Amino acid sequence: MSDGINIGKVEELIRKKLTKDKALHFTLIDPEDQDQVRVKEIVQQAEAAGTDAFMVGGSIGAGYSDSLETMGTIKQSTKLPVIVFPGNVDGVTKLADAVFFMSLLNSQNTYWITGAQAIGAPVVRKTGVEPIPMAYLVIQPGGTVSFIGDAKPIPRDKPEIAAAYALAGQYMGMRFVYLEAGSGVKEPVPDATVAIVRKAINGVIVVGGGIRDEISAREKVLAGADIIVTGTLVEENVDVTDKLKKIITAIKDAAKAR
Ligand code: 1GP
Repeated sequence: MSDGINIGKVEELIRKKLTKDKALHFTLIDPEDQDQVRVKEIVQQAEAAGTDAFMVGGSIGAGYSDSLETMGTIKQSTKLPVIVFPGNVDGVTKLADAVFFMSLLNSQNTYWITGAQAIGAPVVRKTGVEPIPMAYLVIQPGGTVSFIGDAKPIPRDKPEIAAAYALAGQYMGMRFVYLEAGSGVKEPVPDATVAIVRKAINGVIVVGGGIRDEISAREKVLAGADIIVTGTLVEENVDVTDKLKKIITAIKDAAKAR
């Protein structure tokens, strides 16, 4: 059983893929927003476009039963890993392959830094889902998660604050850092923020929030992102294969050009 100290199967797979492709794309599905027919379509379209994994979670309304149902649909449709992106403790289900075991380091509320983690840790152990230790940092504007998570969002013109938090996370044993601008926001994490965090830490850098085209995806990868997450983009009830293909091609090409 993976214990958070030793690297588990999903993280190993991510690291192997990173060695080969240099940068990856994860598709985020918010269980609150989707009916299962659409979830299946998203999985098929994203996999056809070349996505590397699925994340399931959201800040509001992503409760246990919806998460379980959504993960069930994803597992039926693909062999790609399903990773919990927990909005709270009830996002964890035994159908997941891994959970981003995150601490919202720049929250002002201890619940989101260590409280939910203490409540969730025995659940993670019991379900056997692989925990991947992650520092979660909310950058302005921050969106819903900033409000719900009582964050003090990192100012866009103070990237060094993000670097300091990311380094603190690394020193606390977190192997991943997630730079979050907030789902559906107009401005993704600034390139300068990604770049300074890249310089500060050796860990895996995940960037998400407001990335909806190949231009911003490319910029983030060139700045040093390892994994780009898109969520809102796939929620529209249309075929997103081509749009995702463009983004994923840009990610892989930019990574090779670094
Ligand atoms: C949200 O970073 C993720 O937590 C994805 O954001 O929905 O804007 O793609 P989007």
